[in-house]
Amino acid sequence: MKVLTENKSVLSWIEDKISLVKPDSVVWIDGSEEQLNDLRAQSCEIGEIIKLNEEKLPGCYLHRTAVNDVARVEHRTFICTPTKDEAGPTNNWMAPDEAYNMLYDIARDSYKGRTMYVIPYSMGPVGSRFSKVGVELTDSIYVVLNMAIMTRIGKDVLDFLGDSDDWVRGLHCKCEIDEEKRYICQFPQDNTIISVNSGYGGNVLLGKKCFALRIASYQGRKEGWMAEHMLILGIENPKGEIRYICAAFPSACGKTNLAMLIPPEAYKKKGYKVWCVGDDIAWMRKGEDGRLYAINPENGFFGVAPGTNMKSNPNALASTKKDTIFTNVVHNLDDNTVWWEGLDKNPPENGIEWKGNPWNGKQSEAAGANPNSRFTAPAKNCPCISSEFENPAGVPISAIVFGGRRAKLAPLVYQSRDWNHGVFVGSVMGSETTAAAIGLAAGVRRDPMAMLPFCGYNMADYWRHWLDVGAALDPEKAPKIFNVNWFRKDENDKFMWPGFGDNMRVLDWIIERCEGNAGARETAIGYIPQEGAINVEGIEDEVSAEALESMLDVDKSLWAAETKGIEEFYAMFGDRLPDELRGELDTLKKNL
Ligand code: OXD
Ligand code: MN
Repeated sequence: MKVLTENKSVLSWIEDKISLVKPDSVVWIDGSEEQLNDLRAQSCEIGEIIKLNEEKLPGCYLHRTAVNDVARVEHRTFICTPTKDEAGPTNNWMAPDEAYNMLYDIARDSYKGRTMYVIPYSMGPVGSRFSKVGVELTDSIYVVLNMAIMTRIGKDVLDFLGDSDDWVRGLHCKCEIDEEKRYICQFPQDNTIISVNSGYGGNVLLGKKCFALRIASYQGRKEGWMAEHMLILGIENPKGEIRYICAAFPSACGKTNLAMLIPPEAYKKKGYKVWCVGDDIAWMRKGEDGRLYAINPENGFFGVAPGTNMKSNPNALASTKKDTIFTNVVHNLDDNTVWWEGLDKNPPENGIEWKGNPWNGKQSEAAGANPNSRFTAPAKNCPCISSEFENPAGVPISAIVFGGRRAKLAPLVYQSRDWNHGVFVGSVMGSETTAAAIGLAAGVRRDPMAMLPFCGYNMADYWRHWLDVGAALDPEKAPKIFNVNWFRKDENDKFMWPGFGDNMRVLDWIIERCEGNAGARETAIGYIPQEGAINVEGIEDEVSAEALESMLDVDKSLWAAETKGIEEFYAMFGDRLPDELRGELDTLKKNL
């Protein structure tokens, strides 16, 4: 075993875990292409991944998970804080001792006959003041190969860590992929994550949701920064000035599409461009100039495949053309490529569906790709990746955007009156449930800041932290906070807004508001674009003036009902709910 560090806390923790899980051998991941190539070959040999057509999809592989293991499992995800109150009413909780005992019983001897891979990784560019180190132990080469795309891995990371104890411990054991013994446990006080009996990305790529959101949100509160479930994009205007926006949407609301948006023709002609900094997670902190700065701690995209196509997201599709791992999509045997629903109108006749059975896409009624099938693609493949992607100082944020799917309630866009009102808007976000997580009731659920499944501590304390971060920013320079709703429906149940690239029109208004240029009128819920303020050049046929007006309409009776729902939701948090948010709810009621 070639050990890559002398860090005592790292070495003793790994020793301890080796004696628990008893691997046959231990391999430290050094980050070299040579080692990764060996692992790819081994993984192909054991049938874990399939090498795809080298001409059409160079460096790409296909993987199928177990049929019972295709999504995050929120009902089996636990925040293990000393008291239940620290985890709060929106998290599953287990006492740390009880959780460790249970998990160690499951993990004990589970690496027998297997290899332990030690993955040192950095969330954020190695060496940035935003960045944090983790070490994941896994018995899955698939996990190693995915982590090599999604994070910065290898020896450099350990060199940067030096002898510090500030790193996140992560233990992943595939065990027997037993659903009944599947647990994803976070121990925020111990900087520790343990994930057992799964092989699905969101449960086992521990840098992503477990660390970069659950553990990091807790770290951020302690250390005065924020870990958010947000995309980051830059909008370049014809003068070459770039303004950055962070946006939070619940899973499967098109975050990746928005992050890689292609402006409509009318904008392109004028010279507008959109640059992607991140599609899922933002770490934010105050800069010396009093502004809020953000980095994307990830190094790749773990995107939902179905529905990704040349129209919805050509940039994401382009990102998957090399060095990508596909999970649970259709294998096209004719040319050894992949396919998924919504890619194009030409499904393979000679295919293998996601469960591994022969599949004829021209005849089959059943879907070939799992609805939550994924691509793991390097960020640098993305044609619109921002030149600031690796900037260790991050990018300055002009606007924060919240959104969800509310068919009737929320207008296309509105601006909060100030930071605290914006925190209120984020805290009461709601959306329909999605395929990205199982074990949930269908319907609308409240998903504050899109962090419901990802906040590593009591949500009320998390809102307190939001209010405190805002108070520390220069009020002139703090990001303005907005809410958007691309999913408003008309009386015939049809979406009213074209969405996709045309969302640029709304982002344009948002940026102009931040610059003090665009017109707005005040309503009970906040500022709405003035008539004519949303640019509909080129889509006048699709979006009439009346339709736009009705998309921006604030129906006071629906909103009055909404305040009752908010009241009920807030009641869960008792006295812990910050007074400022209660005050915002009172103001809304008064305004209505
Ligand atoms: C995801 C999610 O990003 O579920 O996969 O939010
Ligand atoms: Mn996400």
